Amino acid sequence: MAYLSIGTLLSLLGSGVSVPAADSNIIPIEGYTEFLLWASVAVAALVGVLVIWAIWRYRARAGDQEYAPQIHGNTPLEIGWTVAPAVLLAVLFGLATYFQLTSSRSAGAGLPKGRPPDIIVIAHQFWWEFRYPKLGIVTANEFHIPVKQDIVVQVESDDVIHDLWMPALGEKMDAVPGQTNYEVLYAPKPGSYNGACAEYCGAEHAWMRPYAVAQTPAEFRRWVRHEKTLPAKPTSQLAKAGEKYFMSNTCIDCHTIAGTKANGRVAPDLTHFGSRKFIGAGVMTNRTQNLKAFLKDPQAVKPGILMPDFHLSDQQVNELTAYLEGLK
Ligand code: HEC
Ligand SMILES: [Cu+2]
Repeated sequence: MAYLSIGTLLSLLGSGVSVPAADSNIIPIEGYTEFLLWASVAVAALVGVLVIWAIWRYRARAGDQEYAPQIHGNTPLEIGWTVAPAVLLAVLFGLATYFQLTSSRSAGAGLPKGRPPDIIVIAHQFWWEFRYPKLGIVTANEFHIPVKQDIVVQVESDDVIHDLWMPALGEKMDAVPGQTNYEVLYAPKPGSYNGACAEYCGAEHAWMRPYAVAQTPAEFRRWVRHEKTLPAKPTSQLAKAGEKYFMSNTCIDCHTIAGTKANGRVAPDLTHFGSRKFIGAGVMTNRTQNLKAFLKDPQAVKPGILMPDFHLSDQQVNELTAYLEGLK
C-alpha cells in the first residue's frame, strides 16, 4: 500500500479499532477509498487555509466604514463553483464505478455460472459454521482454502443478519436469514487471514471472528484428509471421564463430534476442535488454561454467549478439557 491506510490511521489515533489489512491487488476499491480520504483531507485543508486567510486579510481596521461594500452576483464565479464540483463528482463517480466493477469477483461479475459452492457459510449468533459440501467436511470459525483459486462461497444465516468480512480475501457479504448470497474468495498467497462479522448482530458481535488459513494445494489436501478422519479415541482416564460427561449431558444436543452420538447442529462442530487455533470465534487462543476458563464459565469469557453455564466442578472441567483437547 503506497499510502497510509485507514486501519493504520485509526490505530495511530488510538481508537483501539483494528481493521484487518486488505490486499490492494484483490480489492482495488480499498485504494480508491483511501484516495478519497486523502483527497477530502486536501480539500478540507485548502478550505481551512482560505477561511483563515480571508479572516485575516479582511479583518476590521481603524477608519473602516460601518458596512463593507455590498456585491450582488458574480456570473463567472457562480459558473465556476457549479462546474468544478460537478466535474469532480463526475470523475469520482467514474472511478468508483470502475473500481467497483474491477474489484468485484462475485455474483454478476465473475461468479462461475452454475458452479456449486465450495463452501457454505452459515452465520450464527456468535460463531461461523463452514460446510464443504463437495468434500463432506464441517468446521467452525476456522476454515482452510487452497491458494490462488476462486472459492465459491454461499452465505446464509441461521438467525439474524450477519456479514462475512474477510477483507484480504474478497468482498463483504451479508448473511441474511431466508436468503442465499454468493461471493468468491481468493487468497493470493499462503498464510492466515483474519475477518470479522460486519453487521451488528447482538451482544457478542465483536467476537464473531472468522479465521481463514490459505494453503498450497498439497497442504490443503492434507488438511482435508485430516478433517475427514475421526479423532482418536481418548486414552487417559481423565479424557475418558470427559468423554463420558460430554456424552451423557446436553452437550450432545448442541454440538456434533463425528463418530459419536453427539450430533447437535446449533453449536460449533467439535470433531477437530483440538486442532483449531481459537476458542469462541476468536475470543481466546485455544490453550489449556483458556479452555478451562471457558468451560468453567462461558458467560464470563464471552458475555451473552449462547452456551449455557453448566456450573462444572474443577474436576469436571479438567476432564472435559482433556477430552476436548484430544479431539485433533
Ligand atoms: C444450548 C446449546 C449448547 C450446549 C448444551 C452446549 N454448548 Fe458448547 N457451545 C454452544 C454455542 C452456541 C457455542 C458457540 C458460542 C460462541 O462462540 O459464540 C459453544 C461453544 C463451545 C465450545 C467452543 C467451540 C469453538 O470452536 O469455539 C466448546 C469447547 C464447547 N461449547 C463445549 C461444550 C461442552 C463441553 C458442553 C457440555 C458440557 C457444551 N458445550 C454444551 C452451545 C452449547
Ligand atoms: Cu454476526
